Amino acid sequence: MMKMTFRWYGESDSIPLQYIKQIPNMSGVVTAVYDVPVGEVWPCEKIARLKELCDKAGLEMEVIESVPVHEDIKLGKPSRDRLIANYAETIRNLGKFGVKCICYNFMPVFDWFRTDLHYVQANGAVCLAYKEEDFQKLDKHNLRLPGWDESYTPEELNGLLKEYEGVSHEQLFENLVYFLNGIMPACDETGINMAIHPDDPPWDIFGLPRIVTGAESYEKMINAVPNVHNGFTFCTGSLGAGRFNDLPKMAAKYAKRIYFAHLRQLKFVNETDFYENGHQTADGNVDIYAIVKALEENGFSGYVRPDHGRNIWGEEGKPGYGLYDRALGAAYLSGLFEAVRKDRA
Ligand code: DNO
Repeated sequence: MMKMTFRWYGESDSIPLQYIKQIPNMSGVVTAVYDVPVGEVWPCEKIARLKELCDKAGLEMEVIESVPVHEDIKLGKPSRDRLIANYAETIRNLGKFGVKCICYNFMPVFDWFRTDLHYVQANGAVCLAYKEEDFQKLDKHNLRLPGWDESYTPEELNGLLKEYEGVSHEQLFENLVYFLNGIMPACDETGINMAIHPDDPPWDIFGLPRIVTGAESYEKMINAVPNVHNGFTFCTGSLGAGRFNDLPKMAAKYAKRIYFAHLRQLKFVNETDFYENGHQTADGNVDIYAIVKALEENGFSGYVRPDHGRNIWGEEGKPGYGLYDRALGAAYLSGLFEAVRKDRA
């Protein structure tokens, strides 16, 4: 059976754990240690502190999002062996505190990308949006998005962009496989599943290669690293931005390998532009119902979380991560899972 979870940004999150606990059917939080530089080992004390807070609130801490992957690993630099050993050590430390699943991504330089973090809908709800025309106007050498976990100074950014010149899709993929092979022993020891987050949006941006974009990438990854601990975060908002992806079909095919599902809605306003909407199937182009059904009918037993919500009812939450709309999303998703499960019984 699936477990419903909720993303919580640690002690600096404006949403108290108690409020999260009050959402119906909530089993636990998805969180991370945010104050250890990328590439260094997460110390047990810091993990223990988070775990203690979750325990006190009656919430599980079985999913970590994310343990970020250092750029040197993605670039395949000589320092990667030390960094991969550190990552494996972090996995072992997390295993000591009951963590079962780690979400990560392998996007070069940038994490998810939207052109507008404060898109106002006709009904006053505020959400994230993507407009191709605005994207084309951006200066990649001078970018900062407040929604990311990590941001760079312009100097760091430009240095990195330079290093990626000439890194092909194939090379990046090989570096991903090298990384996975390096950490699989730690996963075997601890039982932790790695769940790669797709690239968002699922195509190359700013001339950087992106390699986790749809069904083909899933197939390629499983073939390259068959270990069961190598799995996926099925993010419908990311994969769904690529209109070439058939999400219910992917959900059905990879249900057992999907360890974590980020379920959210996108509403396209034309071929390329979209905004994020409430979770309901009727509110956009992602057939949330069909996806839940496909997962449930094909043996999915991972973690689910509502993803980016709108800011509604006057809430001024972190873009995409307010309380109210995500809570509505969680309740809707729990209802869908229950209905589909009971229909099948
Ligand atoms: C955005 C999130 C991503 C995600 C990472 C996973 O809201 O879905 O930032 O956490 O890409 O590594």
